[in-house]
Amino acid sequence: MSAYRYPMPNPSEITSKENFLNRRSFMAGATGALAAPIFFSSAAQAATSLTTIPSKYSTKDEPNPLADITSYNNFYEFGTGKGDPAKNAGSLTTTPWTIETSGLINKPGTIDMEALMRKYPLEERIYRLRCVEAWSMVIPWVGIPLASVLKDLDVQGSAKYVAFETLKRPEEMPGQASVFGSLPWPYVEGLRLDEAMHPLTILAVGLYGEVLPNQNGAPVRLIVPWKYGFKSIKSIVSIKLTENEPPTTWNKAAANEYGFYSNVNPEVSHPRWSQASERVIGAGIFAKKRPTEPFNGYAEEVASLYEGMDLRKFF
Ligand SMILES: Nc1nc2c(c(=O)[nH]1)N[C@H]1C(S)=C(S)[C@@H](COP(=O)(O)O)O[C@H]1N2
Ligand SMILES: [Mo]
Repeated sequence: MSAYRYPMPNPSEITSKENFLNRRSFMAGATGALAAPIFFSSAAQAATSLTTIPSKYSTKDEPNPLADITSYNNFYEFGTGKGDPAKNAGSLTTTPWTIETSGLINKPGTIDMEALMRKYPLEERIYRLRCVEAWSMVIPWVGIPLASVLKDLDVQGSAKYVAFETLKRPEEMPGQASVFGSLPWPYVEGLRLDEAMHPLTILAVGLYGEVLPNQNGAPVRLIVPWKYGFKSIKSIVSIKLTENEPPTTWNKAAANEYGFYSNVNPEVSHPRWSQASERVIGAGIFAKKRPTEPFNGYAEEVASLYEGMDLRKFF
């Protein structure tokens, strides 16, 4: 376990959390007209408020402060240290941004990010992010159900998987330019089509009611709350529907440690450590660990997707 000290939120971040909580209680009291027009600025790095609707899929857990969420990250394109993405990801240009859509769909093409954010209502979904390194955080994401986007691509009957790719741009991503290659680039991930279509799966475009900070995967990243964090691929530029199971970065890097499914499972250990409990980021390094829940607490919603499968074999 590293001796990393978790930073305390600074006053401006505390304010932003208060605003967030006020907005939540305001919206909980609102009855109609929730889908207000969505405002999205093309100013690249400046935090920009988003108009969101609350989601019934949120957990009741208290979210971590913004300072935790934006300072303790995994984003190897910007370095392998937890503080590296916050330090280095400012260099990434996130506007304009397009996602290429291809493969087994009737409407291939490109999705423009600004158009995407205007087209669909943005939901605020509070999900726990559970990293395979046995820590977790609760994060108020802003996102769009991936199923809505896939439906509009008109997926063909033969498609069984969805393959995702992160931007490859070594000029702006120092981890990709390094001669000490940490991972094969671009970062790639995949889901089975039924996992991708599940209502819990979202494309996140913001957190705490603001556009996504670069270190969290701006401008668009995947969130699959019942799987380990590495499935939640950041800064997506390609979505492809395929018939065969697509390759995934961590599986390519260490197949015995990281499988395709990667469902949160306290009963299947990582070869080098237990997955039965997790350290809650922000709780302090001496705090008691939290017992890990099967499927990260979403067993009721998603266990049926894996009926009849040996989850020790398909880890
Ligand atoms: N492109 C890309 N996506 C990525 C990663 C990465 O290194 N590159 N790291 C993954 C891992 S291991 C985790 S735990 C989450 C972390 O998301 P967060 O920094 O927003 O907490 O992002 C995932 N998505
Ligand atoms: Mo992770």
